[in-house]
Amino acid sequence: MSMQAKRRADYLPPAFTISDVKMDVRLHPTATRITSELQITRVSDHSQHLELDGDNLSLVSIKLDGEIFEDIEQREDTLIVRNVPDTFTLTIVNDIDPQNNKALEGLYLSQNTYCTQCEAEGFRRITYYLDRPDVLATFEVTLHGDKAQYPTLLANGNPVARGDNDDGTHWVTWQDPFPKPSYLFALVAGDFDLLEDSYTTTSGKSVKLELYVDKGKKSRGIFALESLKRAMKWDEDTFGLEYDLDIYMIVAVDFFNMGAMENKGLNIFNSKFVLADQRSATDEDFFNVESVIAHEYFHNWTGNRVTCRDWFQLSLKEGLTVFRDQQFSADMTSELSNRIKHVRVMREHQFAEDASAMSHPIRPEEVIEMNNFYTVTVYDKGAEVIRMFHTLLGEDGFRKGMDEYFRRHDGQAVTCDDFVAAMQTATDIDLSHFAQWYSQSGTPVISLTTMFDERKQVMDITVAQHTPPTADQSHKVPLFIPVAFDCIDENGKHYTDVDGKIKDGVLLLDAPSTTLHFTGVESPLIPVVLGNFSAPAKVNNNLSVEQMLLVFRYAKDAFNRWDAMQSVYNWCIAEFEKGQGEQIDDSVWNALSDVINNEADNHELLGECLVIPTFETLCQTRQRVDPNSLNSARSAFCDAFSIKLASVLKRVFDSISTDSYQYDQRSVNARRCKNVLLNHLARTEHGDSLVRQQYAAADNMTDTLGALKAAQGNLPDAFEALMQNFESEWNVDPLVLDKWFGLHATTERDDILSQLSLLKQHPQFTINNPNRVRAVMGSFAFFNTAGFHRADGAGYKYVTDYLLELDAVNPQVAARVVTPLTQWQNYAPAHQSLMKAQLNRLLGHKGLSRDMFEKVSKSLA
Ligand code: 0A1
Ligand code: ZN
Repeated sequence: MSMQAKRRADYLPPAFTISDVKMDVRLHPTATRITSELQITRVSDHSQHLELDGDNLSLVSIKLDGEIFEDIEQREDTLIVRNVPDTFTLTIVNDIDPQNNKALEGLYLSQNTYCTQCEAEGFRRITYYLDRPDVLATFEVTLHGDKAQYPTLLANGNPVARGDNDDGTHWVTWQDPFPKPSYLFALVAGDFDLLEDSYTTTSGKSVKLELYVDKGKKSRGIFALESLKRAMKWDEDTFGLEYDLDIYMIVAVDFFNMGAMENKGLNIFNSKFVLADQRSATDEDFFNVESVIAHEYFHNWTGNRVTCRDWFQLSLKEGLTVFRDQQFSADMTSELSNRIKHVRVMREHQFAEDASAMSHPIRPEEVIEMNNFYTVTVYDKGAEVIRMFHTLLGEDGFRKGMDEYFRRHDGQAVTCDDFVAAMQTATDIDLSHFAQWYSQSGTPVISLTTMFDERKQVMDITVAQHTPPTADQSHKVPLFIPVAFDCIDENGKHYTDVDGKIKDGVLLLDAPSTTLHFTGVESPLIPVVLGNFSAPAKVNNNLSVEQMLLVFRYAKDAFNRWDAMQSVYNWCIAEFEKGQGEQIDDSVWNALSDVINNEADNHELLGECLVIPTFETLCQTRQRVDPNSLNSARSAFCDAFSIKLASVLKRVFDSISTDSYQYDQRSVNARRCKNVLLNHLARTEHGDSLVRQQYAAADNMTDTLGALKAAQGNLPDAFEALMQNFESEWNVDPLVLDKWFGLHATTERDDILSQLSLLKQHPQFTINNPNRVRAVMGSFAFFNTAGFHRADGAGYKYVTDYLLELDAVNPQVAARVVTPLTQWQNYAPAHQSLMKAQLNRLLGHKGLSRDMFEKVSKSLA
């Protein structure tokens, strides 16, 4: 297995291309036979042999233009076919073993369903191929399988023929007319319940919609199908993009490494992102289903019709598609809570990644295992970069740029530079400096310094940027940053600068620093920056807590108001860290009480504003964190908050009426606000009865889970009793039970490690299912601060022991769960050395996967 890194700079076009593929697949649990007939043409010089990718395949035979061909060499990951003509047909027969494929890449069989996952490099585990995204071919696929066990046989495109054989098997042939790279190949065989619908596009084309789910789960698929139709309509209205095949299929499977996959015409989904009903799914689950359904659908244009030239360009499709799904979700639900949700992801996870040894630009330069680069940087920071294009070009300009992108590149495999060039046609702003966002990693810090001259009534505000060096890049350049900029005085009057550097509320910062001048200023101004999170940056604003509260009161931008509250909490927690929590002035508590009172009817804003920043977010504004003292300070603040504000919290809690369950934005906001309030009230004398009442009365999973979360850590007896009740109700439904696994794994208690061992022995737990592993070990490593960061290092060791076992089964999932360990740089020296000791154990392990090797070795370099 090669541990060699590939570099973006070394890209070479393929020496051969494949125009058409005819595949015949005879399904068998341990010996599925693949016959693939490839039409191959040489596209570069004559001297080269054909080198096909292949991984874990048993070659049976190979023919060239119908004749047995023996001038071949099998190497570890490749098959070399020597001395081939310029155009020819290659027919390859090979066997694979889907049942023992626990890595869930390529073709695998789990729970009696065959399915595939080919992105990024999984097709080479099915047959020998030029498994790279810049080789585009049409596919015709015939599947054969037992008719009783696998009545449904699916592949990409349209079904064109089918038949039965005498031996109890049947077959179906599928044709996909759109040339595609191998990573978009898919097949499925199983026995499902089917939901059917149809959609007529604006131009009048009728599309069949099919959603395949586990038997008995049909009613839980309705919301996903409705979401799909909303996404289809939205893409037509917003970007003029219609669906292109006659049929669109979605299959929900229980064993899946990621969220979902956009295979042409045949999306495969983790059932977590399809199945949802009021009883089993929370409001957040409903939201996620709709956004993932939309994300995969939107890929049909941004990813499939226009695809990536090479994997370094992954953000070309992912950043753009995440931005599209965010815009869609904002339109379907609410702009503010969506924006806050995404900013939380950036601050909790992306900033941490950028500050770690895995730091990389949204277009990485160097990759050992591509699966490691499906990251928050490529996806979420990538989407932030697209959002900045949107800010710079405006709604209409962005649409024009997108139209130009499709006009130029439909049917092609292209680069991020091609995207920028298409966008450039729609604006006078020179985008070459802006394009540095593709090559520079790290989080820029925007610092503000102010100079006030009371006599002259003028104020200068200097806005400076600085990107600290990262593990992958020591030298940084100033970026082109759109900084949404507002300025207020203590009475809430808004000011803009005299030179007009701020245009339409945005300062385009393209230098290391710039100074803004303000006149007619009677008292010092308060800069309010990065409204709506206009750039993926940190801000150093040095505001006093009084000024933060003024920002909350007077800022026009709702995101800025929410953010000001986060800063207030951050400041308070810092006081508790210094042991001065008790001295926080009454004026601060009174101001917080006023906020709650004044916003009591604004459930959306209040719900968000009452969420105390997580431990992970707090880490991003601190260095060399002692996890246990920060965690305790946070918890002490939460206690003080709920006790001091108990009466107003309770009053607002009682004022929110929740009728019978509806999934609409008004009710979602009300439930969210109520559950956030319950979380605080759980720390008060009312806690036990409120939590038990809500659990007993709940007619939906949002309130059930809200009660459990409130009890967790605050009310051990209620928690124990309600968790037992929950388990007995949902024991038969592992997808729902994952919530229970996750709650147990994140509970801070002294015996958490033995609790984890019990969870791993639970009849519903299996190391083979990524959802279970994430619910138990992922939740613990990412979110159980006290347990994972135990001072004796036992939490780190526990996770490492498990990772050694998991890596042999599913390296991709293991390499995700190892992330918190690799981010040791953030913590105090004693923790650093305990974490590194475990990373060294992993690195020394014989047979470590390439996935783990890359992350662990980088983190120790
Ligand atoms: N392209 C999919 C995500 C995905 C990526 C890799 C996978 O396996 C390694 C699976 C899915 C998306 O963005 O939804
Ligand atoms: Zn995607």
